[in-house]
Amino acid sequence: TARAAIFDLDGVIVDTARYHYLAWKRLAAELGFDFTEQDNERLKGVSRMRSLEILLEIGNCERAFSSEQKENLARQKNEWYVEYISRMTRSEILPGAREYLELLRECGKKTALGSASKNAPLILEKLGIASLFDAIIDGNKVRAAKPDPEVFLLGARELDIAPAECVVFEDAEAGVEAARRAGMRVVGIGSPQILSADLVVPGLHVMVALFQTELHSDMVDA
Ligand code: G16
Ligand code: MG
Repeated sequence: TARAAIFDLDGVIVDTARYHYLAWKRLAAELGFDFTEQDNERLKGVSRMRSLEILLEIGNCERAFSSEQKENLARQKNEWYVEYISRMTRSEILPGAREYLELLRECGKKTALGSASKNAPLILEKLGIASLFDAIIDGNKVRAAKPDPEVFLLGARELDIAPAECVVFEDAEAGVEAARRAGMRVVGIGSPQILSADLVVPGLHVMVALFQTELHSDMVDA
């Protein structure tokens, strides 16, 4: 039986990818090249510094900066990003996310956040849902990025629940792989063409709709 559910943040609970995109695009513009929404797909679920490396590759200038300069570029991007997410409101929580967290807690499941973002606490506060998580594992606590299983294993440990009794909700293939490597079952959020999860749904609102059906029990209770 799954006794705990661990949630990725960006793409599962909230669409912060939009704000990451705006901030990276602004940085690219300052450096003199364009950064498209399609390019942004490559940054989903990826850490801040790795994202910068990919961005500089896209602009063909990965060799132009020292590591100190790269730290500064990442800091600048983050300042803009924090500016955007500071204006976020509760209305930006994705459909079904709050309801699903509440349903799981009502039936005695533990909940955790498993995100690569160092800004996760600020985002949860803006959305007003920090209290719906029993544990918060974010980019400040994790050393190895997804697909390394560290983030989800830390979540299980903090909840004091065995990995085999955890189910993960993830929108990025690297996160799906991380969950598998942690020995957890995985529900993908997005398209079955892209995600190799045990079950793929378009969003948590579908998990709310499936609640108490056999499909939901097989995935979450079995
Ligand atoms: C999120 C985003 C990534 C972002 C990463 C680090 O991951 O999907 O695009 O680069 O966090 O964010 P920050 O710069 O705020 O530390 P997740 O794991 O929540 O999908
Ligand atoms: Mg994600």
